[in-house]
Amino acid sequence: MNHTARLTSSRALLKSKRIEMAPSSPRLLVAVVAALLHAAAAGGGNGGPLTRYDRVFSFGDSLTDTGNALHLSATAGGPASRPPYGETFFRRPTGRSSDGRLVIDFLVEALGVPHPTPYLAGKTAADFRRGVNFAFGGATALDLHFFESRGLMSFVPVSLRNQTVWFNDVVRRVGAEPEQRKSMATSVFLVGEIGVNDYFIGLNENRTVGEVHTFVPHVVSAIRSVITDVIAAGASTVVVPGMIPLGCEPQLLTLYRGSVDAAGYDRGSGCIRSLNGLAELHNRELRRVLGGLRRAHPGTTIVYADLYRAVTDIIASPREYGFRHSPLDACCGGGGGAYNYDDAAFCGAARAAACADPSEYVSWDGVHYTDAANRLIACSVLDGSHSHGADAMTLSNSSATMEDWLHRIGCV
Ligand SMILES: *[C@@H]1O[C@H](CO)[C@@H](O)[C@H](O)[C@H]1NC(C)=O
Ligand SMILES: *[C@@H]1O[C@H](CO)[C@@H](O)[C@H](O)[C@H]1NC(C)=O
Ligand SMILES: CC(=O)N[C@H]1CO[C@H](CO)[C@@H](O)[C@@H]1O
Repeated sequence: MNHTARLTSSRALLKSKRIEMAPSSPRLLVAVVAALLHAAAAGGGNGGPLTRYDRVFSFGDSLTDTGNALHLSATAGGPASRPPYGETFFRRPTGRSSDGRLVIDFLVEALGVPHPTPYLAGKTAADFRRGVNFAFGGATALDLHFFESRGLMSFVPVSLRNQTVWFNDVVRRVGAEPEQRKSMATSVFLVGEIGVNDYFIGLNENRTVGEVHTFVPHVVSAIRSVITDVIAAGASTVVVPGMIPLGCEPQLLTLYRGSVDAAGYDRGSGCIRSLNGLAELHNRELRRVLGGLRRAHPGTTIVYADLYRAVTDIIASPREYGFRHSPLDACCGGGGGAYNYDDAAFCGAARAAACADPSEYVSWDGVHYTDAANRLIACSVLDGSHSHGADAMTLSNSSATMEDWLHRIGCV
């Protein structure tokens, strides 16, 4: 069976399964898995690509933070430290901004590698040997001075530069240089999603979308620096998720309510066109930069993970994927009305409550996705049709391994 056919049928299966048995399907992982297969194959096939990767290092914001923000006093009491965060899967708040797992959790489940230690929770070299997550809720790609110079303030004192400092600290603890490089070469690096907070900081202070457009090259350049730093440290596989569809976020839809006219909304999805345009601009610039990096580093697999398409596909036909409620409504919050979102009654606050069944919603709290959506996002990039450049090529390398990994997280 050729690959496209196989993956297309997996995807059809996935959709129908999800309709019958609600919370049982996954889909962002595909590009990730493809990258791994590619690198495994490139590595000379020393048998069992499943064991080819030993660990994951990740950078990002609350879409990827699995506990770092709990460890800084400024952010420790944030929403994700309180119920009902975590209710669906971990059964307690873990610092993850979801009712359950994040995309990175599905990734490590699929690969069979350990859950990476949140950097600020680790103390010893042994804590870090299993992989490290540097992602921090509220983090920006850019440094504080970028915002200050524009009369803006960031939410938290953590940017990609801090995460790079943390990464260098971990690398130093791995051992001597040959050992460091060997360890990096058998690791998967997930760089992003990052940038949503940079844009939100501007939008939330009434800056025009046009002004926020001018942030894009700076944000993408900060992402590029992390990628070149990890490659310099020996990384051979880097997965770079793009920007999510900002115009479909309940929080932003609520912020812009009343200030966007009918023509400003996409007629089919109800998302705000100018904000999705901002996300698309980010993604175009990011893909352009990744193309340059691939040419400059031909020995490194650099995969673009298309979160934008993964999420807009779900929003275009939510029922096909098992989401019974409007995909533009938050499950948890105290907003009521359109989008069920209110800044003053954010999920986790006393006046907020979660919906009865988060698996029927795409958005958990108006900003972050549900466990059900994260699984689907993870799987969707796998079918290759949204992938760019190196991805499609890698899909044809080991369909058997791919199927194994897809099975592990319930994509097929
Ligand atoms: C991040 O880096 C900035 C600039 O060096 C520093 O002021 C800030 O304290 C760092 N944040 C953390 C949490 O270490
Ligand atoms: C943004 O503009 C709205 C409407 O003009 C106003 O109510 C709000 O206070 C402004 N917010 C900021 C942070 O300037
Ligand atoms: C059989 C097959 O498609 N092999 C491909 C595996 O991946 C490498 C690198 O991307 C390709 O060059 C091979 O053609």
